[in-house]
Amino acid sequence: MASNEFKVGKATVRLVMGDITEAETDAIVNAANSSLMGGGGVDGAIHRKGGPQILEECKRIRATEWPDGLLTGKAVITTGGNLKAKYVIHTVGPVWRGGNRGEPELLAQAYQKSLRLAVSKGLKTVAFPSISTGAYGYPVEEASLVALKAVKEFLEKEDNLDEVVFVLFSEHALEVYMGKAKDVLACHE
Ligand code: AR6
Repeated sequence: MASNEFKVGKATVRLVMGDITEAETDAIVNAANSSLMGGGGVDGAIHRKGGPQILEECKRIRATEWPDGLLTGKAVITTGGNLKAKYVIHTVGPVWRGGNRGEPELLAQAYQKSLRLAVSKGLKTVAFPSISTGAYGYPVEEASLVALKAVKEFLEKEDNLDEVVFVLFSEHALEVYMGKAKDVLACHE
């Protein structure tokens, strides 16, 4: 097993540096905002590369399921449009307000609801960006710990997924995630 891979239950968790819009997993997760109408960062990149079909489906979701916007910690799924991934799972991470406003719980929920949705669609592989650590200001040291623990907890209970990939956008983010993954995900027997 490569040094950037960790076995959790039946699944592999892999950490790589890259652009998530290039991921070849069944689904990629979008760090969206509650409007679901696009934005900067990962969200902007996904809509640009995936094309207008994604926004059309987001508009339908807003008009039906989430008229007031998608709540923080929830997730919805659309086509991947022109992306290699067949689906995009849109979730909304918390805005960092110092850490005592339920941010860790909401961030964990964003990861777990996304994975739950993937499983409910029969998907096997999912890629995540580092949710909330860009425009939403969540410190990567803290967000990485929450993200890895949330994924681990999910995979320990659920054996229908093959692979979860964290696609980190900088060497620094990859280093931080790798450091935490060695503590959180590695076997200590
Ligand atoms: N691939 C992988 N990671 C990326 C990419 C990419 N192509 N682009 C940026 N990142 P952000 P948030 C990293 O701001 O903090 C948007 O405007 C980035 O370096 O995308 O959850 C939405 O519409 C950072 O580490 O998401 C919302 O309004 C991480 O992805 C708001 O930003 C997340 O940064 C959401 O903020």
